[in-house]
Formats: sequence, C-alpha cells, structure tokens
Amino acid sequence: MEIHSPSQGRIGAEISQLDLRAVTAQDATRIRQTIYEHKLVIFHGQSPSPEEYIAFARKIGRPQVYFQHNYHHPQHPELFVSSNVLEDGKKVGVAGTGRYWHTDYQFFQEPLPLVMVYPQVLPKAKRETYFIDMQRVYEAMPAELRAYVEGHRAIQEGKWRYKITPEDVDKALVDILAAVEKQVPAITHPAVIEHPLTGRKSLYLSSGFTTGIEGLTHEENRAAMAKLFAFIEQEAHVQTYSYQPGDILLWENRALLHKASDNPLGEPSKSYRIGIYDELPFYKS
Ligand code: 7UC
Ligand code: FE
Repeated sequence: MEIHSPSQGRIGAEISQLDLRAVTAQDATRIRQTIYEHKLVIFHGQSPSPEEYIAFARKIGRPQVYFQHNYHHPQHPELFVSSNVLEDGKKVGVAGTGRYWHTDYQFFQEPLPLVMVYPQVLPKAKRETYFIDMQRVYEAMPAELRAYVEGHRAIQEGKWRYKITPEDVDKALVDILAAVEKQVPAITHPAVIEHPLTGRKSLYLSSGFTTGIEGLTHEENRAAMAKLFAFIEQEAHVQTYSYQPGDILLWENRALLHKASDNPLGEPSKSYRIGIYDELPFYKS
C-alpha cells in the first residue's frame, strides 16, 4: 500500500496499491492513522461486493446501523442507501440525501467518528462531495466569532432534515413533527471539540443541524448563526471531490463538514454509505 499525502493545508490522502478486499490488520491501522492526519482518504479502482465492503468497514471499526430503516439496504442494514434508482420496480433507500452542510449524526449523543462512501451509480453530469476542514476554520476564526463559541455548547437538531416516508401518508405535519422530535430530541455538544487523539480543536457547527448556541436569545442566535455560517461556508474553505468509477472515500466526521452535490438532470444516482465507530470517544471531555 502506498500513501500519497495532500499538499500543505489540504485534506485528502490517496491510497494506492491496495485492494480493499485484502486489507490486513496492519493496513487498517495505517489507514486509521492516515485518516486522523489527513482527515480524508481516497481509494481508487475498487470494486468490492456489498459483503466485502462491509467486511472492510469492520477492519476499520464498528459499522453502524442508521436509526431510520427506510435508508437501509434490504439485505445489509449497515448500508445507508442514497439512491433514486428503482430496483425490481421498488424504491430503495432515500434520494438526494445530505445536500446541505452537515456532519453525520451530529444530532445524536454519539456522533459517527468515520464515514465511508462507495458510489454504485454515478450521474454523468456530476457527482461530487464538498468538504470543509473545521480544524482550519477554527484556527482562522476572528475573535468576534470565537467569542460566540469558546466554552459554549451548541444545540443540534435532526428533525428539520427528516424526510417524509410512505408511513407518513394521512398524518398531519404536527403529528409527524411530534413523533420525530420524540425520536431525535434536540441535544447539545460543545461548539468547539478537541480531537481525542491529536488534540486538535475544531468548530463543531453545521448549518444543516445546528440551530443555536445555548444561552443566547432567539434574536442573538439568528445574528450569531448568520455570521458563523457565512464565515464557515465561504468559497475559500470548500474543497470539492469529483468521483470516478471505482472510488471509495473514507473521512473523519469529527473534523470535516460535508455536502453532497445536487443532480440537476435527475440522472440515476446511487451510493452506499457506512458509518463507522472507531475505538475513540468522539471528542475529549
Ligand atoms: O436524508 C438525509 O439527508 C440524512 C440526514 C438526515 N442524516 C444523515 C446523518 O447521518 O446525520
Ligand atoms: Fe452526510
């Protein structure tokens, strides 16, 4: 296995000369170290079956099962399916997931440390994932913004991103919202988190899931959120990855925000995600 590091200040190491079906425990350790250092690793020319893909994830850590079953692959619940492709005339997974800045499972007490994506069908026009390195964002923050987050906790809510399922037919929006709220109540995490291994700090906010800083009034939060997200999401902070067939991406969800591209022509698009718990807490407490 060969590791090609990114240039200074960039994320994403490319790993070549490795078949993901034949990864040893030693390889897995090096892959994890590379993720902690470069936040994103890219494998090219891979074609594992779903079983082999899950087996690889198990070498990296503990695959997660997503909390909503409508996202699951029918045979493999560990696979979170983002797809608009009918299979045997049936809908599988959910289309158009994650097209907003976020970090996976931020609205849970135990967010996902690592995330892996394996596209199955790539639209011709574009299939991209955009990333923002929140360790760099934290380091570059002006004092005015730092004051909002340093020593504060942020409120995380998943309910606004809930996607209507076939089971919701005939239900009132208020009742759907109440049920979702019960399943994923608002929680808080530190607005700045410290990496459990490297100790590097990162800003832990996303416009997708973060609805405020604890202790601020509604008006104060509106102003704070607008300023923080304008700073975070500026063009200079965004790194784009365009998928080629055979690519598999694996990244550290502690340090990166991500967002999926849109699909302007509505072309067939399908990918398998696996969320992975490593052996470390999500952040130092
Ligand atoms: O459909 C989606 O955009 C999925 C989102 C609500 N959750 C992804 C996650 O793991 O946090
Ligand atoms: Fe995501």
